[in-house]
Amino acid sequence: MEKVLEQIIDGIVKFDQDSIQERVKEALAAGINPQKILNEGMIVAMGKVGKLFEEGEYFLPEMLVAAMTMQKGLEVIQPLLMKSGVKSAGKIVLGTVKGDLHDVGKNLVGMMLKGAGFDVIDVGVDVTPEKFVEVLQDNKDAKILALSALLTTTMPNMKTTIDAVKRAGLRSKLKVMVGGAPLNETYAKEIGADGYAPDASRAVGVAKTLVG
Ligand code: B1M
Repeated sequence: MEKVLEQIIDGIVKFDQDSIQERVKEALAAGINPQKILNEGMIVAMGKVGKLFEEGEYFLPEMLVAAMTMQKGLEVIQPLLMKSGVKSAGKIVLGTVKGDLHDVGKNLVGMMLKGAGFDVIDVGVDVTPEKFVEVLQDNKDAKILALSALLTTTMPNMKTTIDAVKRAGLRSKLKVMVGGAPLNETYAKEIGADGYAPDASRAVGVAKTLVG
């Protein structure tokens, strides 16, 4: 692996917020494409952080600062990942479900969708089903509801949200797509979602298919 990618991984795992942007710029200057910096650098680093957490080496504050370091690095490649969208491909309401505070993946998904020309309304994290319904009622032209969850304990809140959207009479006009590390296609089908994407770049393809 390229040395600079190793430095990016190391920088995130060791929370080097001061030099992460410099390292990412170096990687770009070395001709490494932004998608590779993301997938083989930053996301690998977050995997390592998760493992250190499981092993009891890292605690919540460490996970948080690692996420902040990654976000700083992302700022550098964000404009390159977001290919200029020409016209709106449709409106998407996006959020992380109730009880869940993880937003790095959701932000990446939002960034890629915007780059593909979608008009993204990001409702944030820990979003209750009621809040999603309220935002959808204010945005009746939304074509997709996009839900993210990173915890096995919050995955069921995706179904609760879909059920609330149904009860509010909004489901028939909407497609629902879901994603997040603990999910898979089978689970997505079980809870009545129309689409599932394992990562941010594939989320764009799924969204395009869903809007037809
Ligand atoms: Co948390 N955390 N965390 N954490 N955290 C995980 C998810 C965990 C796997 C760590 C571990 O134990 N190995 C574990 C979950 C275990 C499980 O349920 N299976 C865990 C835990 C347990 C917890 C707490 C419960 C810890 C505690 O309190 N004891 C707690 C819960 C808080 C809460 O949410 N209520 C907690 C807290 C936190 C922090 C707040 C400290 C921080 C989040 C900060 C933030 O997001 N601003 C944090 C972090 C940083 C992590 C890890 C280390 C990294 C997450 C991340 O940013 N990944 C994570 C371990 C890991 O993921 N390896 C972990 C990088 C990101 C780019 O990937 O988010 O997977 P990801 O997104 C991907 C795909 O999943 C997909 O595309 C993205 C980009 O390709 N995707 C979608 C995501 N959403 C999508 C939506 C789509 C489509 C694709 O369509 C709509």
